[in-house]
Amino acid sequence: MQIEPLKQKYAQLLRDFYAQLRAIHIDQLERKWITISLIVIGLFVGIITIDALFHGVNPPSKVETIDSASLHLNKEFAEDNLGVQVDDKGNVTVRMVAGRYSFFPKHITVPAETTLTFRWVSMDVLHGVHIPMTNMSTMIVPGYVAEITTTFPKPGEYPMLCNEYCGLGHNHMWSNISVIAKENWTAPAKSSAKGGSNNE
Ligand SMILES: [Cu+2]
Repeated sequence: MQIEPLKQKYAQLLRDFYAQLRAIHIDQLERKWITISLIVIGLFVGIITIDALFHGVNPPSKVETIDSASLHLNKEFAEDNLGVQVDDKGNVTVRMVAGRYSFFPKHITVPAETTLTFRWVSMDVLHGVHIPMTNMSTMIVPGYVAEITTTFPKPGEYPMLCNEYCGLGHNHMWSNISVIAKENWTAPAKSSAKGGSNNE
């Protein structure tokens, strides 16, 4: 394929476009606002890029896949490995499964003012999880692990709601979290099952 003529053609198109753009009359004030809007857009794109590259703010799943049809055979999300766990380094991880029409386990107790890593999977269809008054809101897409890190600033009872329509019982799909003061919380007994997905 001839590259040179194509290059010339597109360069010409670009020049024409630019010339046409220059020919349009734009009011001074309008020009000012266009510039401001472009700066604001640039700022937003910059913030998103910096957050993604340096602060690890990514879509929740981080594209970690899992077989939703065999969660019971999966070590990490087997029934007896769900709920709150503390590893040797003191990191608190909460593993939960969403299914029509509940979150499992139905109730958990976590400490306040502690960094918690929630790992969610769906056993059937698309679900969502939303905890009002916190930053927790994510989709739980079947086939993917949704991971969210959050901290509850103060003790209390927090509802946990499904916010993606998942079927007729969707409005009954909720659970709750008891957040208790850090000093009153004791880590649950360790399970023998190991964390980490099957793909690692
Ligand atoms: Cu739902």
